[in-house]
Amino acid sequence: MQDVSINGLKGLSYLPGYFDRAAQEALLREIRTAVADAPLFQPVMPKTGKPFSVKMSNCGPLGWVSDINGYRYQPSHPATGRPWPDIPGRLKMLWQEVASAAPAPEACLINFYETGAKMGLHQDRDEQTFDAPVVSVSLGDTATFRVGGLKRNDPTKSFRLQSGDVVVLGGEARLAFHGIDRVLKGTSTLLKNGGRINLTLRRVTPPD
Ligand code: MD6
Ligand code: FE
Repeated sequence: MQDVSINGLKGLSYLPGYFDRAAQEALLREIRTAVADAPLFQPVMPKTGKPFSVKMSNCGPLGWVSDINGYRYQPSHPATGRPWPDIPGRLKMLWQEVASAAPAPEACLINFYETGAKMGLHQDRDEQTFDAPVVSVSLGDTATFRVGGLKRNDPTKSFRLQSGDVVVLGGEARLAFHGIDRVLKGTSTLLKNGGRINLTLRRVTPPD
């Protein structure tokens, strides 16, 4: 576990190579099964309706969605109306290892990046509580991750996230701005058609 210092904020950890290749393959199969039940959808920005370059789905009791009306968590898939599939056991185990003080995760957002997709600088702040960290897993092609401070214009640092890497944004860094500048084509053989999957585990509601 590496603690990364950024703008004096404590709570950003980087765990390179957390999942070995066999675990990445097993996790990928579980995510494919989830996405077969809860298909990827193309979210759009509130108000403008501009599509994200990333496609999304979720697992867990709550899923994050973005449409013309805003960002929110909801218990069912926006197109099928079905509940989201369960969070894979190995992701619940990851949470136990890195976020054991927090109540169980309720949402796992699945982000799928095809070539050219990116994610602008943002804060994860649609949850009702920020006590629990956000835990992220990268699969597939390497991405350039940028993280800054609590203000959009604070200085940022970049580092590369490879397949199997885990990032934890907790403590003072829970609301740090972050984003994905680019995904580096051809850097992983995990996904046969290339691209990148990012999984983010979050607690949405206060503890029961
Ligand atoms: C991504 N990650 O890696 C986007 N959010 O594709 C995130 O937005 C993120 O990596 C909260 C905590 C960790 C993250
Ligand atoms: Fe985020």
